[in-house]
Amino acid sequence: MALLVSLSTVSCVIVEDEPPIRTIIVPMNMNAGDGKACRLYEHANFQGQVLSIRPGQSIDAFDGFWNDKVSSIKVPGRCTLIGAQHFGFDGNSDAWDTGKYEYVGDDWNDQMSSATCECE
Ligand SMILES: [Ca+2]
Repeated sequence: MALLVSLSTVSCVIVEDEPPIRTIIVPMNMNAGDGKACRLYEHANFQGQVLSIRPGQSIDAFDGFWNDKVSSIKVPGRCTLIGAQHFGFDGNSDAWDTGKYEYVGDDWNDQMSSATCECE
């Protein structure tokens, strides 16, 4: 307390006109799967909105926008996309291995309602 009192008697002006320096630490190779995802597109040829499904992520029911919308797919290396026609992986299902599918085909266009991105 004595210290605080003595300090308060000292004329001291702290000018804070410089913003604090922000240090952004970007871990390298900390998350090997970072940025890797199965990507589902609203339209053919990877056009329109994009739905990213992380490795290991499973979407039991696409939301209102995505239900029956998917028309093209990108599946990253060592991953497989499992898609199904209805919620809860019911109905017809299929697997897309690593690759780029500019069109899922007439049977699957605007049909998918649940999906999972399985990776090694
Ligand atoms: Ca579509």
